[in-house]
Amino acid sequence: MFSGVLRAHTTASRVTSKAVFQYSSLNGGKFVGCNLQRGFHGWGNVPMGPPDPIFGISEAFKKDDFPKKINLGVGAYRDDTGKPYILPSVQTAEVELLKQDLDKEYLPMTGDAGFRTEATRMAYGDVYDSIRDRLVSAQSVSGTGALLLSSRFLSKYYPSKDIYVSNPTWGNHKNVFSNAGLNIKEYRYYNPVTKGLDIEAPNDSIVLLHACAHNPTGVDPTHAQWNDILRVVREKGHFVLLDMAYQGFASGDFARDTYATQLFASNNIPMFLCQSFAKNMGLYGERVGCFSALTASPEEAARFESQLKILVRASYSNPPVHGARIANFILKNKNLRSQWANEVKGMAGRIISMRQALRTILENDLNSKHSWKHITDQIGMFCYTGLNPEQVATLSKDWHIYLTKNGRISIAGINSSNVRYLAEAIHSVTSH
Ligand code: KET
Repeated sequence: MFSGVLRAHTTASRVTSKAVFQYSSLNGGKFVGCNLQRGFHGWGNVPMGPPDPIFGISEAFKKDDFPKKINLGVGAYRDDTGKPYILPSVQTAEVELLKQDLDKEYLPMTGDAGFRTEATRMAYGDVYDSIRDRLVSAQSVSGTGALLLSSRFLSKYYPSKDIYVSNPTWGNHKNVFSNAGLNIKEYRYYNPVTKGLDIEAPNDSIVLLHACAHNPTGVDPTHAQWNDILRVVREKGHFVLLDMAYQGFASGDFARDTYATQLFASNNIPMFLCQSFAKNMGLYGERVGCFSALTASPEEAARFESQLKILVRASYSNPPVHGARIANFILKNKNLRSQWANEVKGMAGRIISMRQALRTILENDLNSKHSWKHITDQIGMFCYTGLNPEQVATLSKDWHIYLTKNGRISIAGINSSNVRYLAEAIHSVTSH
């Protein structure tokens, strides 16, 4: 072991600090740590955190070098060769935007106004024109960022701090909401026996609902059930937080997937909406989303917006410019927009055909004694298989197939080359 001494000089405080760096003579002189010689004695109080239940799986998958490995963890679309898919409409928009030689100035705190208009118009559909003057919106750091703005705003200004989420729900909801100081409560949603919808009206407060393509169950309310939910929400005076991360993925049709949004907005239910363009435009890493709030009047909207700006400024100042420009370009251009709609239909269609293939192989070719009807009944990007944590562990250990512990599989990770292998693996772990 040998030590080197570094003198760091901070001009602001004119404090000179000394740090002793330690290198191991073993291990090729690799850096093993340093001793910061000030009042601070390191991060000994910081416990090791668990890996993220979804992104942690991608990390484990990457480390596995088995050729037939399959990642069914994260909800990210893959084409039939298992590759990430850059939508041709997105590519066209990027080429056109490049030609425009745009600058990289800061966006306003609420983001690109053209994008916000197009995004919210798409989400509220026919209702949009009647609410636009009291709708407040902010471009957000994708869907998660919209949820962050929602929960921080609610935490600051909503009388109750209890938020009711479906059991189960997307795992990160709880992280985002509790980080903002909200208390997580659950309402029943999914019946494990029938593998179907089981809505019991939540009792109070803020209610989180998935606008379409419920994650992780793939079980959406029917229109009649949405009407029931509206009745309960109205009777009990709930506040609705709608998460719409999968518009287009439920039915393959943007307009049809706005049923819930339009229903609540047209009935003047106090609501926030969180949109993501990660999945339907394949803009995962560009972080394109939109937060919107339905207020009671233009005057209320102005006050709301003033506080929203303050919240954004303190959080990340203003949102990134590139992805929103792509989305706006596609949404505004009639031809490109219809091309995009077809591309989304194509993605949704491939997912449906993979559901069918998986079920058929399990039931017909492998003669599984279980029913796999729910694979084709459920919609959206995921299937909530019903596999238990032990079976999930065997799938990853023995078969190199990665999925979340709750038995959710991302159907988008299945393709014609791996579906049989997957079916054989599922059959094997469910045969005993
Ligand atoms: N809401 C839901 C319901 C959701 O499934 C996701 C992402 C998001 C919001 C946020 O997406 P964003 O990329 O911030 O726009 N879900 C997938 C990825 C993830 O966990 O972050 C997933 O469930 O795999």
